[in-house]
Amino acid sequence: FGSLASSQDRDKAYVGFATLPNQVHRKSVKKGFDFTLMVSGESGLGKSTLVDSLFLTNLYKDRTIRNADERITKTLEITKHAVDIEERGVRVKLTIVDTPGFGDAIDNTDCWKPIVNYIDEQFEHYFRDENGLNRKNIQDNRVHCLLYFISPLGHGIRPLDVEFMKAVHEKVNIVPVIAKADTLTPAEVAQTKQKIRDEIEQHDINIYQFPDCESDEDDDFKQQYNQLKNSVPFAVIGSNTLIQKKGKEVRGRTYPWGVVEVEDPTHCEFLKLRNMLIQTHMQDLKDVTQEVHYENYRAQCIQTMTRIGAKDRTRTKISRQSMSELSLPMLPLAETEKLIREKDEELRRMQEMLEKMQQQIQQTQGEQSDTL
Ligand SMILES: Nc1nc2c(ncn2[C@@H]2O[C@H](COP(=O)(O)OP(=O)(O)OP(=O)(O)O)[C@@H](O)[C@H]2O)c(=O)[nH]1
Ligand SMILES: [Mg+2]
Repeated sequence: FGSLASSQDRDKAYVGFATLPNQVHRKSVKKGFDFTLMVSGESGLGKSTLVDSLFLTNLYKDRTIRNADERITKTLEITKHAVDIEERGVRVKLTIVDTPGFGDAIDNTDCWKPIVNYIDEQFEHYFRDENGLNRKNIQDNRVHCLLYFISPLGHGIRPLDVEFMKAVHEKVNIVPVIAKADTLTPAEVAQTKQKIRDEIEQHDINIYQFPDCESDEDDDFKQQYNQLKNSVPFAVIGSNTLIQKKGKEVRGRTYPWGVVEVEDPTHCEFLKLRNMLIQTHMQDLKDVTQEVHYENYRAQCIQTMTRIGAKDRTRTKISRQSMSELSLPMLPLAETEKLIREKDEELRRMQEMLEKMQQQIQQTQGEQSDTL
């Protein structure tokens, strides 16, 4: 878990977003933000490169050869990077989770499972911490946003995209992006966007919904906001090559016919995405994670715990039947027994938690009735 400090070039003029309200809560201003962003999608779509461009760091510099035309190696395992950034005086402790791209094996069954497990594990950790002794200082490692990369070359989304997004859409805020937008003309970008939006709807995939704009905002703001909303999926370009432009270094890609600049809003929507993530919608992404996705997880956990607790209050000796209830496939006996032991242990911990929670509830109820 390497730590890289990068301070945002705050002299840079952000395009068109000066009027958006500062959604940052006061408490968060004081404490600073914890924010975790995950990138995933098919292999080779430029995830690692975009992450690198987004936070103005060269996370992969050890692995790249400068000026040797952008060599970033394939990501082989889930990697976390910590970056401290500062936006308008607000400290953000950003964690970026880069994942290996999937889809380039012969058999792609379950190739994205480790990513789903990662998201679940973060919930589990949080749930444990929340019910443990150190409740005041919980480190929030839950994934607040998932940038999902869609190929610019396919016609819309592919079956694997559908499969993956459906597996995570109830666990995390999905923000889809069209990768490598420099391979598309503006008309093609518009077409591809529409196609992707239609297919996401057809397949009932719940992507992150931008909250509605307050009705008392002025028209200019509303227009900008709707434009932002309608830009999903953002068409992005990444690069980790710095190009000299009028004495300044900019991130871009040099082609025989010209230069594509990552931060030029006429070339792609990189800045829109960046502003949305770290300025305007960070708090909402966190709120939805807490209030929708985490609450879902928590409710499910408690339900399982109560059901099992009700079945056998004296001792939770798990049987093959309750294993199948936990939707575990039938496995060879030795493996099943190992799993049973593990699950048994997990259930024991869960039950402990449940008891603690019940005690807490009784305690607070007692306190409340005392004060009445
Ligand atoms: N044309 C174009 N090429 C890009 C862009 N972003 C990255 N690339 C190139 O695409 C290749 C793959 O980039 P990576 O960032 O390694 O892709 P990845 O999605 O992290 O790949 P995995 O780690 O295998 O999942 C590299 O050669 C990049 O230089 C882009 O926006 N446009
Ligand atoms: Mg990668």
